[in-house]
Amino acid sequence: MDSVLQPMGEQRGDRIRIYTNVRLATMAAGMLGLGIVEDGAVAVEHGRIAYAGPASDLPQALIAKAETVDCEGRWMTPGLIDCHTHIVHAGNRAHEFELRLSGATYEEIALAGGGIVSSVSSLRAASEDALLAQSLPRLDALMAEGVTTVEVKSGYGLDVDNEIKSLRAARRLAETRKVTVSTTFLGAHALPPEATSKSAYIDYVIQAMLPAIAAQGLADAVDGFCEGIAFSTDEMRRVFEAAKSHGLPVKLHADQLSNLHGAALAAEFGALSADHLEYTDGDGARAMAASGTVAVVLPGAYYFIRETKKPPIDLFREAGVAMAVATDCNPGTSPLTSLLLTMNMGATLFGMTVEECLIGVTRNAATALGLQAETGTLEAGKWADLALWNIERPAELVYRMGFNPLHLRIWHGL
Ligand code: DI6
Ligand code: FE
Repeated sequence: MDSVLQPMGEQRGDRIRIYTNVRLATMAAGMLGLGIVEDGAVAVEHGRIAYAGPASDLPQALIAKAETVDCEGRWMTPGLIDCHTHIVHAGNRAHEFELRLSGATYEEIALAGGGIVSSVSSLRAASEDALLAQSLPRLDALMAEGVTTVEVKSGYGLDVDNEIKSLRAARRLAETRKVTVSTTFLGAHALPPEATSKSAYIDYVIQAMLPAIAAQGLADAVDGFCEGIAFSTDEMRRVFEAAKSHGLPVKLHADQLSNLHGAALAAEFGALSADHLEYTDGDGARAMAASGTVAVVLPGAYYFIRETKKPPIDLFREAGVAMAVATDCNPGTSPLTSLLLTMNMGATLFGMTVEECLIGVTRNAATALGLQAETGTLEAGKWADLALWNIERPAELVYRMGFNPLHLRIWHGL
């Protein structure tokens, strides 16, 4: 980053800051495409957007008490949102990567006691401070590319104390950095080694873990892994009913490796999102459209486990399902901490358009977290979560691989 915009320091008190000489991709739902405003201005007051639109319509009352920042013709987008991550984890699984390179599949490794369960051992052995320290570099990598909101799942603790430790570490990420963290309780991620049966473990998730986590306000949503190697739709239904009784919205890892009709189950519960979705069918897509459930596609996992079945992007388009794109950053199937590269994969591997990718890491990603009133577009009233880019056209954000054109990142006006 060059220093042009740095000396301004943090915005204080009643001062209004206006970003001028800027091209906006507002991502606003009411506008066509990316909601482009060529000669734009954005006014920020008390950490929120007071105005975003054509510079010519900027209210005089705002100009009078404002300091201005010349963006020198750069592009501004909303701060990016990574709406599906497991960045709070301990250790890594590079060894399993080597095994897979010699022919083992993800499912075979999981069934042989590796996979998620090996990350559970590492996480249980780590203190909350160590977990926080190990997770911060992953958060920093995301933030370096303009991410201002990140979802973080538990799911490597799999007992009351360790799930609480994970979610606390996730909350502490937000106290440590200028970023919004949305936490998700993923107790139904895998069967821990000490569990006697899946149904007994689901009882424990519902009766012991969820009440403790809900009581401490540690989770903003509840998720599960609905898959042959994880939990059935009937088991997930029980978890979702319990989540509802605690007033928590739900999400689901659905139809990743096979079609268990997880997307339809998520839709039935009005889930914020159903994620992965490689094996989702037309009925699942239509159910999601009817319930307003966002389809979160995760091309990093598809790429890393060399899946060949792509999520049915055409069915989502036809049915009118909102799509988001996320890293799924996790040690087993997507050790990926670049949302820019993820967009490139969404386009290259899944055939998503530039617009779908960019809206998928902003407006629709906010909706997948239930945060659409707070962030995800450049619109008055939302948090001033902004990213300023050294690019000539928005497509560059999707086109490049391994290059970061971020000039400035602003979270809540700071
Ligand atoms: N699906 C995934 O891709 C990750 N979790 C899930 O439910 C994988 C997590 C891991 O292998 O550690
Ligand atoms: Fe995941």
